Amino acid sequence: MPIHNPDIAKVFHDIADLLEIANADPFRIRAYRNAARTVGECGVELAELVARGEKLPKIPGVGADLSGKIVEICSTGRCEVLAQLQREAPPAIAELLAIPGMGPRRVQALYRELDVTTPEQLLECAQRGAIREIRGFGARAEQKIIDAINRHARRDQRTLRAMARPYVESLLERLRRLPGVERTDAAGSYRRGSDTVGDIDLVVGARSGRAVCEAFAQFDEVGEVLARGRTRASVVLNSGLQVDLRVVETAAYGAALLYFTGSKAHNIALRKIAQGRGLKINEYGIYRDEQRLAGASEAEVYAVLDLPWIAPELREDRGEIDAAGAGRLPVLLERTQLRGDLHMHTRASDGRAGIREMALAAKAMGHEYIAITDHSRRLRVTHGLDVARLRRQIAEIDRLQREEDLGIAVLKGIEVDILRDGSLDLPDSVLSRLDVVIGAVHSHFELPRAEQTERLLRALDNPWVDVLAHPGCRLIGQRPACDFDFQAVLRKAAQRHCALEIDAQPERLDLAENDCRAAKNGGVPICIDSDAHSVEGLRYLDDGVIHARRGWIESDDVINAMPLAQLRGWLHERRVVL
Ligand code: DGT
Ligand code: CA
Ligand code: CA
Repeated sequence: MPIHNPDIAKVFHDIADLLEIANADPFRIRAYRNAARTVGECGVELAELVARGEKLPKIPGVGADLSGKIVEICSTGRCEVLAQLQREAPPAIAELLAIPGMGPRRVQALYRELDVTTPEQLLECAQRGAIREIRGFGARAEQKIIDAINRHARRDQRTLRAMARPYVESLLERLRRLPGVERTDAAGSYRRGSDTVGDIDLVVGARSGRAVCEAFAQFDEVGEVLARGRTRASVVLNSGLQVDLRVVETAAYGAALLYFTGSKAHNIALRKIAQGRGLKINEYGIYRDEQRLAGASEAEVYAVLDLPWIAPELREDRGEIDAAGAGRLPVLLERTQLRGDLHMHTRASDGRAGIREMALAAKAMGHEYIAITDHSRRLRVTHGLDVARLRRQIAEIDRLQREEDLGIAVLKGIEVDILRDGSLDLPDSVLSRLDVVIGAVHSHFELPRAEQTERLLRALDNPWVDVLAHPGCRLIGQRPACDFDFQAVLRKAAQRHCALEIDAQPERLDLAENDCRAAKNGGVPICIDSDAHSVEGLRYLDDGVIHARRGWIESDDVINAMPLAQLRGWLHERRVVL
């Protein structure tokens, strides 16, 4: 990461706070505080001087010792004194210090009075009302401390991308309305379409960075301001999500967007190519010596390296740069290329809407067809369909299609449970009457590898199974994928002309992205489904497309990118062949 003066100031500031908590010499504490102020106000970028090997200018209050620290911070990105203090500091200290009004003195009082050593103990004290008993603390302070410790507990947790989306969209919209803002986009893992994001990164092209950062820090959803300066701001939203904002001049917008989109591995690979040509690339542009060759748009920066623009979903250094150089980038699937959605639930099992409602909502989204695929009987908690109820649903769909002009084709389907031994929860006699059958595992996730593999292979041997739903059965952050021989399943799916699903539910996104690529390379078709349980849930198809793009998926790889007649042909043919 580039180091700017406010970063150096923040290190000095943090050192001073921790020294104060450690009861260090007040003169030493004051020296760091003074240095933090003067460095923050210093007109020249100190990191640039250090990078060029130049002597630092005389800064009031910064002697040889602190100059050495500035060089250390600029050249290594860290400061050993701070790291040491952090190792010795009381628990959850950073989060507590970030609470407005919680200076080091109050934090120190807290730990002294309560005699605690872990954040859990501190939380326990707060929850039983012990903090409001301490002089100078009240019920409000106690609640803020509870919030801060909860944030501390969440610090390593990642947020599902779909959950972050509303925040990103509303922040971008508000940034766009600020005076002087010319461009703004999300960057980081969010823009690359990762299943989860650690934090949100936003890039703005504007004339005055300071004004944008000020206004941003005052948005209502901002709970806490971690840093705010001339070119960047970091905040924590009330929801606990962290957001990093960078502001650059519009002439550097593309370079900044490229840099902060990452991934880091992609950036490093680009930098290597640049260096090989005697060029320098950073968040402001791509340069030959001091001359900026490009920076306004990403495409222009790539073009200087003789590369076409690379879609953010591919920027993981997984071969995309070689593919770009050879003119063999995939033409990634677009959301508009999907013609329908083959996996959704209604009130008949655990959905919240009826067939008609789902169909009309799907039509309003532009779908040409859907399939209704409720659960089968074994899944009692979902009120899964037995043979009789499924037959009634088949008749109901036939009636709807015959009597009402819905303007969208409704295929008859089922999400049939794959039982422990690989047999299916419903007999072939009823499956054969459906347009599309999705086989799914909902139990015995922890079978030994050999047994799990056998189970899936046997299920795929049933000719009526057109699609294998959420093959890994993972739930992101909750349950790892099942253990089975994925290559064996791929080979079987290829041989049986069975599609593998990308289930677009935010916590599933299953096939995982690397498995999508393996499926594509193995010639196994993909089916991208919302697995909606409500009208709103149909929207998750968008997330499925982004996920598929990260797996290098193109429209030809996807069965529900086919128009209905062609899809019907595919379904018919695979059953005839088998
Ligand atoms: P996340 O937040 O963990 O989901 O992942 P990212 O990729 O959003 O990572 P983040 O937020 O730390 O940084 C955003 C981007 O900034 C990252 O994708 C690439 C760029 N970046 C961050 N640190 C470095 C670095 O040390 N070197 C380079 N070249 N780029 C970096
Ligand atoms: Ca990020
Ligand atoms: Ca970030």
